Amino acid sequence: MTHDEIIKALFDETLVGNAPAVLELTNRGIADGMTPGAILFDALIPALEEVGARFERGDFFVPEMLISGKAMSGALNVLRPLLAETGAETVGTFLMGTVKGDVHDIGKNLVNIMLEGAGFEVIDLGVQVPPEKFVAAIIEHKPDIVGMSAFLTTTMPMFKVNIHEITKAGLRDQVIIMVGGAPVTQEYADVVGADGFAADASTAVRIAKDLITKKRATVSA
Ligand code: B1M
Repeated sequence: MTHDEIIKALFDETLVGNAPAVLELTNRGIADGMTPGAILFDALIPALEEVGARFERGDFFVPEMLISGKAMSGALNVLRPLLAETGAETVGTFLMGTVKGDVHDIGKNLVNIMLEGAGFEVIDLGVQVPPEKFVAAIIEHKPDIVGMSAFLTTTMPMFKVNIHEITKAGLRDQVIIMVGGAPVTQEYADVVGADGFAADASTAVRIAKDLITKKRATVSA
């Protein structure tokens, strides 16, 4: 198979949620010298975008979204060690979670992988994280950054609730807060009082590094 054929097959098999084929094609592509980035950005992510578009049109239902998501997660497990460079110096601690009421985690996991690759220590609280769990984890781990993901317009308001609870616990000045997820915008991040927003995983890494550098410069000034 040529690389173009592998990309096309990966897209098609992710779309129909054929996890064994997606795994096999991912391994084959890597063994054949394809970059993890090409597999991710040219096949897997576009396939999930198409799944979302079909769901919106009523051509796909929740089970189809679920099996496509599982197929993508299997491939991400293969790509994880390749995307995360080893030996990078720790640049900071990043506490991450998908907000209460929301079970989407593929995008969050991808951000985690890229952060780890850039040298962050990532503490992942998982999905459906309630405000009190964010607060308890900040006290326990003392992270530099708290990251919150929301993938539904109905769960985005949890950012504000979480930030309110963090502020009420007297911890707001101690942490940088970043938000993200498919429906989130910079404007929304500003409205809820977050310090940073990113639309994708690589931008999230850049913004996280910038925010830490700025905070450390302010503290030492
Ligand atoms: Co759902 N879902 N889903 N879903 N799902 C979406 C999000 C949706 C857009 C589909 C659609 O209608 N087009 C839609 C939301 C509409 C809206 O609110 N505006 C939707 C819906 C409606 C639902 C349900 C309500 C369906 C139902 O039950 N009727 C339900 C909700 C369940 C719940 O959470 N309570 C539901 C369920 C599910 C599944 C469980 C079946 C499955 C999730 C599997 C899983 O995650 N383990 C699923 C899936 C797979 C999707 C789609 C198809 C794919 C999501 C994905 O993984 N994308 C999605 C459609 C779509 O997004 N086009 C959809 C790939 C991923 C790499 O991208 O998640 O955007 P993304 O992550 C990016 C950025 O957002 C950013 O970086 C990531 C990597 O580049 N980012 C950050 C993420 N977090 C960040 C944090 C940061 C910074 C950047 O800083 C902290």
